[in-house]
Amino acid sequence: MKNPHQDIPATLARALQEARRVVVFTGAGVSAESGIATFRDALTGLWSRFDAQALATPEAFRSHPDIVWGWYEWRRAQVLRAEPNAAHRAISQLARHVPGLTVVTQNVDDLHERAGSTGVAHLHGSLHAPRCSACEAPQIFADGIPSEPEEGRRIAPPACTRCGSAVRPGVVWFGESLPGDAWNAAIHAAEHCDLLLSIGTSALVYPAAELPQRALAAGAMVAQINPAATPLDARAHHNLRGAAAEIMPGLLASAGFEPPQTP
Ligand code: BJW
Ligand code: ZN
Repeated sequence: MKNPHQDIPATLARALQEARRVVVFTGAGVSAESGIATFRDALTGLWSRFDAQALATPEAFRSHPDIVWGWYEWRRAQVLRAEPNAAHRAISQLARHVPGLTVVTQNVDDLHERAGSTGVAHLHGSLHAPRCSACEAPQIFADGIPSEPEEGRRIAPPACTRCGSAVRPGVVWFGESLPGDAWNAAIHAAEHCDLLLSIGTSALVYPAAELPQRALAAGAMVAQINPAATPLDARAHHNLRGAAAEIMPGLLASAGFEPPQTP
């Protein structure tokens, strides 16, 4: 029988076992096995089918709010129908074993929270926290899954309950600053951790991609979990090639930690 953690290097297993402070830094790949598309994977990524400049910029929203809002409603509906996978559950479980675990995600879904993680720093905002494009007042979605917004459907954004301007998705578009609280918490955690796990991110989008570099500069061990190579490969101490939902439970087991609960 295959040993489930035979591919985990012993030095990494020991580092995880002994670490006091761990940062789990995630990207779209961690949600791939929940059926949520990544951005840059060649055949399946969102940017292979959609133009990022036409959808994920403030200019795009100003020019075509209905196209942009419709696209985000389509994606929000997918997330609401999705379930956390074994990688999200393993990350949540890890918090029970590590004295200080900080989850920092670039993802705009809520699958970490739905797997039980708390205090997650969302560097690129959330699909579930819209706000006014003018006065920034937070807005609340009606409960439930949006009514079948199929791909490509134009939907006029709702009006702000305070000032009547168009409501925008609560995500961070290209050229926009990251939310200050989340970014400051992420930098602090990266610069004070013993181990940073970079999971399912192409490590291409800045400033988020600085985090593993800051951890390395501060002397932490950095391990990457990704089926493909990234620019971080050359500097990371360990590159575990494979799907997060397969590797993460094995990584916990290699450190002697209980496996995540199956739902
Ligand atoms: C698996 C898997 C499995 C698959 N298991 N793994 C320095 C140099 C050059 C450019 C810049 C720079 N600094 C800033 C910039 C500009 C820009 C940027 O970085 N551009 C680069 C693309 C070149 N950055 C910005 O604009 C940022 N803002 C900023 O810098 O503000 C300062 C400023 C203010 C004012 C004026 C000027 C500057 C903001 C970036 C916001 C990014 N937003 C998006 C969209 C969010 C909303 C939405 O969801 O629509 O965030 S873009 C998109 O990329 C999304 C993601 O969070 C982000 C990162 O992607 P991620 O998660 O890494 O996904 P992928 O698809 O790239 O990778 C998935 C990985 O998973 C792959 O490696 C797979 O192999 C792997 N995988 N299956 C494990 N089962
Ligand atoms: Zn408003």
